[in-house]
Amino acid sequence: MSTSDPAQQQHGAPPSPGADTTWFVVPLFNEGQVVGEVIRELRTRYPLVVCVDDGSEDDSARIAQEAGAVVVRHPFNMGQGAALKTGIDYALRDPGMRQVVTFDSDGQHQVDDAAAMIARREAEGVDLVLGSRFLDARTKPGLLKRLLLRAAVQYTNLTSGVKLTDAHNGLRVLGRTACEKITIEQNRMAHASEIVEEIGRHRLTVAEEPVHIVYTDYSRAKGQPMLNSVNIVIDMLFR
Ligand SMILES: Nc1nc2c(ncn2[C@@H]2O[C@H](COP(=O)(O)OP(=O)(O)O)[C@@H](O)[C@H]2O)c(=O)[nH]1
Ligand SMILES: [Mg+2]
Repeated sequence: MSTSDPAQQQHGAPPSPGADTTWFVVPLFNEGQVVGEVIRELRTRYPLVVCVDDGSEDDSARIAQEAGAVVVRHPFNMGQGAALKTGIDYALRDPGMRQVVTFDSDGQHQVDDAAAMIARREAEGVDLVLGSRFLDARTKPGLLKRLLLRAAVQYTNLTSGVKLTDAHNGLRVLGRTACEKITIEQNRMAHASEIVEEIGRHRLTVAEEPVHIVYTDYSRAKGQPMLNSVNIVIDMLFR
């Protein structure tokens, strides 16, 4: 993106690294309350945003579109893994795409963290940069969630041979090669472990970056994070 971009001028933001070669892939499921603001903020610095709406029952898709994202819709809920696959396949159709950032639609991820990760991938020449909340002193998941996430990362480290501190972080930068090589077949939450296993299988190079995951009242109240974590374990054991 050049400095003549009107959105950037309006907000006076500095040019962001990789703004014209980076596609943000944003999984979207019933986040109508917050997704508009998330997309608008993102697009002041990164204009290329594809939201994959996965059969939301609210008006998430319309709101994301009005906020300026490209919206691809699944006809029914297929899960976050399937949504990331759809989004990455979409981004691969742009020959100028050099990296994809996977970025949640619920306001828990920071654009500054994504920008730092994009710059880092470029500087270090690695295939992927993965966010880790356990390297970040500000991020404080609840005790049970922390224990489950720790168990998930240990399991994933064992099965993949890739040594990470956080295997289930939705904020990732995947260079084009990683996008081409990594196959996501796990539709639901176990896709996160699957991505790490694919990194190991293809011997892709990785750096981990501390990222601040914001636990807001909205994010706490919204979902069933514990149920998600339990589902991760079930998915891993029975896939
Ligand atoms: N496309 C799609 N996105 C989903 C689905 N479930 C959750 N998401 C999105 O994935 C992101 C992370 O989900 P969330 O429930 O916040 O998980 P957590 O924060 O990792 O516990 C959010 O942006 C959700 O809107 C789904 O079934 N399909
Ligand atoms: Mg969340």
